[in-house]
Amino acid sequence: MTESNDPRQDAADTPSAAAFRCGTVAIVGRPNVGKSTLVNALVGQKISITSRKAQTTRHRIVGIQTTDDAQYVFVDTPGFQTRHASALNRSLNRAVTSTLSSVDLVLFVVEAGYFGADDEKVLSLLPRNTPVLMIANKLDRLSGDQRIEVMMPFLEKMGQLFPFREVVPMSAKTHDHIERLFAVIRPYLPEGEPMYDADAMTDRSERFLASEIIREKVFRWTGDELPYTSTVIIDKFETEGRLRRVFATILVERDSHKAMIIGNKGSKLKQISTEARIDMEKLFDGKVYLEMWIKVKSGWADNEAGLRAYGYE
Ligand SMILES: Nc1nc2c(ncn2[C@@H]2O[C@H](COP(=O)(O)OP(=O)(O)OP(=O)(O)O)[C@@H](O)[C@H]2O)c(=O)[nH]1
Ligand SMILES: [Mg+2]
Repeated sequence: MTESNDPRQDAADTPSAAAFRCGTVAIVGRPNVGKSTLVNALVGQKISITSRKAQTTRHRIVGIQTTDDAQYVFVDTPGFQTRHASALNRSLNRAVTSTLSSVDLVLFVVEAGYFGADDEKVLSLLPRNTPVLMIANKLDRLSGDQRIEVMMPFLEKMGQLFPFREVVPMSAKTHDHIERLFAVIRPYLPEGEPMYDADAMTDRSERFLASEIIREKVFRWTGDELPYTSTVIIDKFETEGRLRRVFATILVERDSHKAMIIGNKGSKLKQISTEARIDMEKLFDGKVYLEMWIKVKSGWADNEAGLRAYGYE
């Protein structure tokens, strides 16, 4: 990682290869294809929450990776919703379409070997005047034989559907081919100065990241019976040296949801709280004191004013 002062090396590089590049890369796709897992793999830190449930990401979040010769600014978006027309889903879809119009490159993520109606809907939104790469994610799910049998016809079919500049089969979860992906992306970034500090990982505050980490644990520790209508509010976030004190409220729609989160004698809430604290300590690199409450407030996900009050655009 040391800078070379050797003029011979500079002369050997072409001017465009040597120049620093910086650009934004949108990551889009239907819910659950692994967009946030991919952003985290690219950043090298877990800044965007993930879960096996669809509709985990609710806010546009930027993940940043800076190398010697480029700064990659990745924009993770919510999975595009086609099923329900709630105010929350309309807001999520707006986040996807507005991101697409303002980036240098788009990564369209699908699951390797699968292309369904929801993927098709997202494909129809892809811009024609911005380069698009296709990421065939979750390659680890296919056996060695399947990778050839399934992927050959799949890639051919996808190539006919859209003029993708390149196709990258990979696994965000196991980080397979992640280095190759950086090499593929770099030429699409314009030459220019970095937009963020070299050590920045995201555009979001620690306060926001804390609320997301708690929401992830609620998602993961409650079964499918808890609808997607819980959100997290940080009432107070204090920093004292390397210690953070976080006071949070989990907002749910019904008393029965509250009971689900609390669990038997508070066991589930305890798990949620412990895991959230551990993740925060890792990400913030310091001790965290976390206190959580649960409040019932019905109808917030169906009300535009309510959404704005809780940070959705
Ligand atoms: N086997 C396998 N699973 C993966 C891979 N990438 C992601 N997953 C899993 O797929 C699920 C969804 O991942 P997310 O990253 O949350 O997906 P997303 O596209 O961001 O989903 P939304 O935010 O809901 O749109 C999680 O359970 C991940 O662990 C992969 O490469 N291989
Ligand atoms: Mg996501």
